[in-house]
Amino acid sequence: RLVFTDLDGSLLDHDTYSFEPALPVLAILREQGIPLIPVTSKTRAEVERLRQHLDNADPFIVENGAAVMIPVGYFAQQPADTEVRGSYWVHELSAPREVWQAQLQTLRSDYAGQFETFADMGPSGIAQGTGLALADAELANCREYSEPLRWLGSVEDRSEFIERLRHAGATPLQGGRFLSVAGACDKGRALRWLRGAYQQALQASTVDDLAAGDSGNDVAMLEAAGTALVIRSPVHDFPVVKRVNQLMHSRAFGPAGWAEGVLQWLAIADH
Ligand code: 2M8
Ligand code: MG
Ligand code: MG
Repeated sequence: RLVFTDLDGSLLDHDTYSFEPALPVLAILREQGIPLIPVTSKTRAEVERLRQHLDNADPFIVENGAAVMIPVGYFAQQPADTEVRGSYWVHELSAPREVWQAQLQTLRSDYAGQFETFADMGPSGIAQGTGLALADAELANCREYSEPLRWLGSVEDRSEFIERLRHAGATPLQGGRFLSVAGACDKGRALRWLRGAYQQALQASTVDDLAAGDSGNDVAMLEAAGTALVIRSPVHDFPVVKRVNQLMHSRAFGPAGWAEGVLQWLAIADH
């Protein structure tokens, strides 16, 4: 069994970034030896920091599915289609951040003043716009594969802007606050690849998996998993999830809803 989880707005509170309400359920997953795999728009640097707090040593997926990071030695053999980068076996699904920054640069004059990227904002601007502490905002700006931006223009211009990015080979994904620009990747593709790596390593034909998420950028991941847990958000409606075997919606918001849903999934899977 595997648990794939979004962080912001799901395991972490949308405003405070706390995971306290989920602690008892995190302990149960650990006791049962069920891997907890963060699948997030956050960067490697941000997830590394959080994994220390969570005491987690499982693989994780960064920047909206742009790369899968597996600690070297996690599986008996290095999975196919990975490269050794520092202490990880990395499977990349997107070109580097600079490619998307250059792409965005070509749209600057046509959309002057209508968008602001993380690079424009810098750590202090990111801290202001997200409520993250400055040190955490710095980690959020350590991006390898994607450029998030805040859209300031009209709704119509936004659709046209997204269309032009798509035309140029980018895949813009809307997160809780930002529109993130990277390659043709999403959390669903990354989940399927990593699940395949587990199956290969465990010589298992199937793996029972749960995916938890709260936003539009989670839908591909929710639809890729055996069970989808949609977490209630304090700031937007549930995203629409269609193709899935088993669908659950939490009653509580954020980490409390996460805990409630994961417990329910564990109970179903135990019977
Ligand atoms: C960005 O992610 C959120 C999550 O959905 C968003 O797009 O609104 C990220 O790029 C991330 O690195 C950062 O930690 C987060 C902070 O709110 O914003
Ligand atoms: Mg989220
Ligand atoms: Mg996210």
